[in-house]
Amino acid sequence: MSSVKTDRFQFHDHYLVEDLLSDDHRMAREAVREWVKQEVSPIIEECSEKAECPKHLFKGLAEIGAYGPSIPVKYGGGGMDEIAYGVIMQELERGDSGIRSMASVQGSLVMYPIYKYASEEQKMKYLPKLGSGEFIGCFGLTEPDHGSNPSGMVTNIKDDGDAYILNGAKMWITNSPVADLAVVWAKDEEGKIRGMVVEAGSKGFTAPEIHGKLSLRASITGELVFEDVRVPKENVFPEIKGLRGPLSCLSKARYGIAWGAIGAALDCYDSALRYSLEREQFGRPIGGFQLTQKKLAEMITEITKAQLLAWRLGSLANDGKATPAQISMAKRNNVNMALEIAREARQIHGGMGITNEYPIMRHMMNLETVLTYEGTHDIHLLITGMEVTGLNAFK
Ligand code: TGC
Ligand code: FAD
Repeated sequence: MSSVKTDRFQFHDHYLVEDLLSDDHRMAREAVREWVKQEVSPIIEECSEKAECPKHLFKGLAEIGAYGPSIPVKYGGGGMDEIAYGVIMQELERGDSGIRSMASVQGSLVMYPIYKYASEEQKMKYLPKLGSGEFIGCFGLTEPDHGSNPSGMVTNIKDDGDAYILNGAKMWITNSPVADLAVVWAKDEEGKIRGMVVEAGSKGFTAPEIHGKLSLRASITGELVFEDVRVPKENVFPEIKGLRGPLSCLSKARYGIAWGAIGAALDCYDSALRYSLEREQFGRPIGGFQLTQKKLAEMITEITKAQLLAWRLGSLANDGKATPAQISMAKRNNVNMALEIAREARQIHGGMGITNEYPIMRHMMNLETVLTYEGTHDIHLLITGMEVTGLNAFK
């Protein structure tokens, strides 16, 4: 860093990663950063403390283009590239991982599968309203007994003339209690995984909220329960069959998380740096002690490595070359990096670090979820292990 910056929203850019961004990327990043500063930061500690989802922000997220930034404009997205999508997620997660979750689910896990797999008619029915925040969506893959192993799912559909009958349950579903529609993955009578849009209000469909989360508290999470729900045949994605369908959506969302985690790490780092320059012990700023400098130097080194990993992944994604294994490596590394930085930042803040006067504990608690959802830390390790050895640890 060329100079000491103490504004919490100052962008720390040790390796001039900024120079790798286009004007459009910078504009998108600036707009989202400003929105987070105005709309998220003033309320987020209280939302998190009270476990209240700031639902009014769903519309604002649409206005800043946070839903499907790389989906074409015609289909409700932002028409930008994958790096723009990344920097937007980074700035949202600088505010809070739960706010980034609100956007990543809507864009990557609801709009993307509809854009990629639904009929043209269904696309035009749902996507513009999802892009504008008029509809909120959720994504149901995980089940009570099938988390890391979604291929074992038991939720199923049976043919009944002009509709399918859907039965089963999904667990840990972000936004489900407030969603107007759910993209649901279920097995057909041949045992093939199929994707479909299930509208809220369908008879037999409920979405109870899950309470007691000590992490991602500003994000609302629930179940999806289906008891003989009639799903019109046109709502079932016609072509895509098998786990490849939902996993392709996860690739999109995991990519966004790889960028998002950098935002949480930067917020912790910025706070720790500022505190280390302001807080005095033994007659001088604690930032002057070698052990504090070691912490800060290692933090900015890890952030810089994560930024470069994300940027390279974004370039590969723009060229259509990013592989699932590359995405796994970046998601795993960057989320773990952010969690480690939150822990180091907490130490630099001493006792103050455990209070809600600083964002550290909230980020740290949030990142425990981020380390687990979209594939756990260990699942991503095994995906990398499979890529490098050619041996599948799951089978
Ligand atoms: P496997 O046999 O390896 O693969 C089945 C088919 O899928 C293909 N594939 C992918 N395609 C696209 N993108 C990817 N990332 C893909 N990974 C695999 C694969 O080529 C194969 O295709 P085909 O055509 O040959 O059939 O499947 P497996 O059953 O052995 O599972 C592998 C494993 C364990 C890696 C996978 O199940 C997995 O990733 N598990 C983790 C589950 C997970 O991530 N769940 C996330 C739920 S959603 C969520 O957490 C949202 S949080 C939202 C928020 O708030 O932000
Ligand atoms: P399990 O799969 O039971 O794993 C438990 C432990 O066992 C983990 O440490 C795991 O790494 C380990 N393990 C499992 N298999 C192996 C193996 N083969 N080798 C080594 N170790 C293994 N899902 C959705 O579908 N949609 C959502 O919107 C969504 N939002 C979420 C929001 C929150 C707040 C949370 C907490 C979760 C959300 N999830 C969602 C679910 C999330 O994706 C799962 O929690 C995650 O995939 C892990 O599944 P599990 O919790 O059942 O853990």
